[in-house]
Amino acid sequence: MSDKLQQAISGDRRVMARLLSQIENGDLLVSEVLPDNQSIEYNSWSTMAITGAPGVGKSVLVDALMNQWAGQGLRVALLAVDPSSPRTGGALLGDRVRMSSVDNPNINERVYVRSIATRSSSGSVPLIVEDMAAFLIACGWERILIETVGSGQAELRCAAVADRIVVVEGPARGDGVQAEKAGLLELADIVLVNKADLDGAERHAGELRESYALDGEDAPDVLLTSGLKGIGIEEAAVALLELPSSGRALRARMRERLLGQHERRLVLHPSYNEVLNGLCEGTFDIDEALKQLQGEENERAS
Ligand SMILES: Nc1nc2c(ncn2[C@@H]2O[C@H](COP(=O)(O)OP(=O)(O)OP(=O)(O)O)[C@@H](O)[C@H]2O)c(=O)[nH]1
Ligand SMILES: [Mg+2]
Repeated sequence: MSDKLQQAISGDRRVMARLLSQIENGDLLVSEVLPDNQSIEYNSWSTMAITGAPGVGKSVLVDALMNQWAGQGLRVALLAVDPSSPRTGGALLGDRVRMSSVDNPNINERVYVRSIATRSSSGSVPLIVEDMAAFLIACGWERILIETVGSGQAELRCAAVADRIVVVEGPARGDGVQAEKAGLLELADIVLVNKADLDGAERHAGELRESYALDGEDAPDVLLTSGLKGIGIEEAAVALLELPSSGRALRARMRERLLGQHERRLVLHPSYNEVLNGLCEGTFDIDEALKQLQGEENERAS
C-alpha cells in the first residue's frame, strides 16, 4: 500500500483516483494508507466546506475561487458531494457546470476535481468525505474544498467535517431568513450572498446581517459575490484564504462531528442488524438496544 501512496504523493493522479475510489467504496480505511494522523489545525485551514441550497451557484463560485488560488500557486482540490436526490434528478457528472479551472493549462496541474456519489455509498457519507479529504492532504493538496448541498442532516455533517464552513446564499426571495436555514447559518464562518448581479442580493445580505446581530456575539461576515460575473471574487478569495474559525461555528461543528461519530459507532457495531431485528420483534426496547450497541468496543470505529 505504501508503494501506491508514494506514487499518489509523487503526483500520479491515476493511482490517487483509484485509492480515492477505494476509500469511497469503503474498501480502504484511511488510517491504513496515511503515515500519521493529521492533527487539527486551528489557525489555518486545510478543508473548507462550500455549502448552500441547490442551484445557488456554488460550483461556479468554487471554480472562480480555484482559479484565483491556483493562480497564486496553491494546489487546490474539490470534493463535490453529489446529493443524487430524486428532487433534482440526481445531477450527474456530465450535467455539472464546466470547471474552467480544470481546462486552464496554466493552472490545471494545481487543480483537482472529484465528485462523490452518495447514492451508492453504504457507509456514512460525512466520514467518507473526511477520509477522502485527509487522503488528498496526504497527497500534497494544500486546500481541499468540499461542495455540498446544505439541507438535511447528512449534508450538514458533510460540512461539519471541514475546518471552515462557507454558507452560500442567493438573493432575497421575499421571505426573510427562515427558521429552516438556522441550522446551516449557525455553522457558518462566513456567508457569501451570491448572484449579486441579481435584484435582492443586497437586501438579503442586509437581512442576514440583522438576523446575526440579533443573535449577539461573534457574527460571521456577510459578503456579496457573483461567480458568474466575477463580482467580489478577489475580495472573497482573500477573505476565505485567511478565514479564522469563529468560536460559535466551531462549537456547532464539533457538536455535529460528535453526533456523526456516535452514529457511525452504532451503525458499524457487529450486532447492529441483530439489535434492529430484536427491536422489530419486540425482544427488547430502545434503552436495552442502546446498551447492547454501546457496550462492546467496535474496532472499525476507533
Ligand atoms: N445570475 C447569476 N447566475 C449564476 C451565478 N452563479 C451561477 N449562476 C447560475 O446558476 C445556475 C446554478 O449554478 P451552479 O454553480 O451549478 O449552482 P450549484 O449551487 O453548484 O448547484 P448544485 O450543485 O446543483 O446544488 C447555473 O445556471 C449558473 O449559470 C451568478 O453569480 N449570477
Ligand atoms: Mg454544484
